[in-house]
Amino acid sequence: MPSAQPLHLAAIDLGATSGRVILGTWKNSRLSLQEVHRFPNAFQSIGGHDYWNIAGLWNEIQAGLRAAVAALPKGATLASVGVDTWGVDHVLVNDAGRLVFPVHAYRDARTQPGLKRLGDTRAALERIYAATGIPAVFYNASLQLEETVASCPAITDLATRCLFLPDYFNFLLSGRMANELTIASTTQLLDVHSTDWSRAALDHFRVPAQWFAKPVLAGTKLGKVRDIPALAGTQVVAVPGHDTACAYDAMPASPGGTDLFLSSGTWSLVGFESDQPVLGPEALSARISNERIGDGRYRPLTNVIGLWLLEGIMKEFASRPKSDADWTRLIADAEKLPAPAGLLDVTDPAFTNPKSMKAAIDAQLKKRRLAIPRNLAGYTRLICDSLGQGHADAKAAFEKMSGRTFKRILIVGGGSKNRLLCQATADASGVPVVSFALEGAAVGNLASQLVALKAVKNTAAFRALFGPTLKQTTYTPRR
Ligand code: LFR
Repeated sequence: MPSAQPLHLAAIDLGATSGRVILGTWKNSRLSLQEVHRFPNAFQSIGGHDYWNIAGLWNEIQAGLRAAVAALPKGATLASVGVDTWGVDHVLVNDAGRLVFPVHAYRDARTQPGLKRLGDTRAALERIYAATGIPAVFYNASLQLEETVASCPAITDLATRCLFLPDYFNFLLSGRMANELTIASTTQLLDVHSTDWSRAALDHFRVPAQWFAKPVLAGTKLGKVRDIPALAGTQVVAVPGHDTACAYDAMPASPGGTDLFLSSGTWSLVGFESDQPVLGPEALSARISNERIGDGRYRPLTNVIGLWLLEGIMKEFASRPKSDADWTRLIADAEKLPAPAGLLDVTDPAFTNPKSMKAAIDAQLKKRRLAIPRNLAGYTRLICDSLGQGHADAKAAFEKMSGRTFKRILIVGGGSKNRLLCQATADASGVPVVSFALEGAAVGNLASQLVALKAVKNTAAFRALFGPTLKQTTYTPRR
């Protein structure tokens, strides 16, 4: 439905290492984007545990929304706002919405004993996988909540609701508590065959079922923004609350299902869209997560450690890039180096949350008698080539299990701007990699709002309109 009147929307997109607020303007069936606010994010440690600064994030969200309003043309208003964040993390609140437990960050080591227990009990793990479609991963909300209840039994009296981070910010914005489906699907507590919670999983992890409401589908209008006068009248839309679900929605995929998706940021999320989940022992061994799309369908994916490796290494080199020009130089230097003799095993749990990423990488290289890179360019090359191989391995596993053949890999997110990573992925996987140099999550967030406001019919219609307007770069495999 082309409309002459522009529609202005705000996407709040929070990642574990940075957040942003993007103002989207929809006019004559075209979406233009303006980043109005960007800020770093990091968890903080105290007493051996890792926590998010939730009040700080809320301040940044409000600052970003004010910046979005300030960037509007004179007399224009913000029609709607949506929030997406990384998965699994949550707040426990009472009926009044007050926090009753500190908000842990998913890399906190507190889930390690539970992870080991689950991993060691094959029958239990198979049962949980059959029920939820989610493998045992250290960050699962299931393991986090299990640990919370075990370490602080009184919490079952204090808390009345569990809201995942997008749910909580939606509540702060609109006053309505709701659990949204895509973020619920990251928890290992949702029933893989329905759109409701899995009683078997909740019971297994001893998580109170009354903490959750039946998840709403993306596109649900939650109410108008309260308490921020500049946004009076702005609708809060429950977009796909999981950033990866948003990023996948933004992919200008060919309708035939022959594109593999890669959302590349702190994590590399490699997967595809499907009407059915991918289950069974082979899928469990390949650690396939059957997370959900906003409309309730599936996005089987595997989580490769991603640019967390590079972000970690950067902290240890004073020569790290500080500008776009520095980045270009670093990538060019890394490209000129000879291919590393051996690649990192990117599945090594030592990379999850090391004190020093360099020490963790060096230790693995030493153990495998591989040369240690001499400088930052060397590490950058090693990491990008290793991630490229990780992406290719995920593609091979998916093809084997789904019977599909993927002809291209579409890449969005921070890593889509990294030439070395895109080329390494093409070389290792043997198919072209198409990069859209796009903040995919923010775009998917905006797309869901456009559908909720009935400016666009559905995600497929959005992709058909938006895809052709994008600049794309194709990386052809060199071997
Ligand atoms: C990416 C992401 C991944 C999820 C990880 C932890 O930002 O949402 O999809 O597995 O963060 O929640």
